[in-house]
Amino acid sequence: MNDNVITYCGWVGLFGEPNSGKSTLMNALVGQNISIVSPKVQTTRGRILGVVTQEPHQMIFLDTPGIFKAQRTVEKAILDVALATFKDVDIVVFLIDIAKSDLDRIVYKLSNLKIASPLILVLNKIDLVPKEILLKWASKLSHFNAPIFMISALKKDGLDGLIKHLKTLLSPGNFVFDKDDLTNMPSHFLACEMTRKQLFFQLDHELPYHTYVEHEKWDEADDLIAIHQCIVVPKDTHKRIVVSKIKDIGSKARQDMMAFFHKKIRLDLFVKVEDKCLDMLTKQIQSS
Ligand SMILES: Nc1nc2c(ncn2[C@@H]2O[C@H](COP(=O)(O)OP(=O)(O)O)[C@@H](O)[C@H]2O)c(=O)[nH]1
Ligand SMILES: [Mg+2]
Repeated sequence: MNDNVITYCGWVGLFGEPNSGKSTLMNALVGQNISIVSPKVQTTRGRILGVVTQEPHQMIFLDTPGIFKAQRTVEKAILDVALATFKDVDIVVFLIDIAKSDLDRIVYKLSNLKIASPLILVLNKIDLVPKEILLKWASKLSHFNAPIFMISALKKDGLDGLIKHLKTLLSPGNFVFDKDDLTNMPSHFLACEMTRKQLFFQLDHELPYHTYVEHEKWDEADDLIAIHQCIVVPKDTHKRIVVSKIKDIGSKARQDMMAFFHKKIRLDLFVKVEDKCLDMLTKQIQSS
């Protein structure tokens, strides 16, 4: 870019309850499926970075795990990631699933969050509710003195207005990322996330929450990437369940990888039992 042009840059945190649509919004804004989305809660574990550059503006989004009442150690680690991110961002975007959330609970949560940065409230999933409900939410949240945007992240409706407003809040400063960068997450991490997404879609109940995906090998040739990954589970019984679904998990993850990396993919998945699986998972989340 021309050296004389003033550029604007800022860090934007996406917060909200699990399933409010944070990862869907992040992917819609960035234009790539960087953060995994599933109908199950707590799909997002660490914080995921996505960059939107529309010169002279650069917005760096941090998608966080949802804010919820943590009961187990792993959940506490996930929650800590979300709460720690508050301190690292210039703008706080708080998403609300207006189709499912309880209005009083959201008001209570927002009143208790200690936020120093400018706050933006985003009512998401407007494709699912009638206008009267939207207006009820907007009026109940008006005392927070924060701008309120009504969007559908899934249908990409209302995103332009949100971006336009975010740009007005950015400070003059150099771009942190190259203007073509969409993320700084390493390719092998994103590939593991694509496999993990399939665990959420293909496995029932609690099992996806107790597993993680480990990167093992990445061989890249001209038009082919050969990837080895290991799905780590805490018990033998879990291994049997995962192995029975491994074909579907692998073929769906492979499709996502081909679409993302624009190359042919050979994906070899292994399943390993590790009785310290939950401790390892907690550590992995803490270091994200
Ligand atoms: N109908 C509808 N569904 C949405 C919208 N945004 C997200 N979802 C769905 O809500 C679920 C949770 O989304 P996700 O982005 O993973 O939520 P997160 O936990 O806040 O990151 C997924 O099934 C999404 O497809 C929306 O605007 N409309
Ligand atoms: Mg998410």
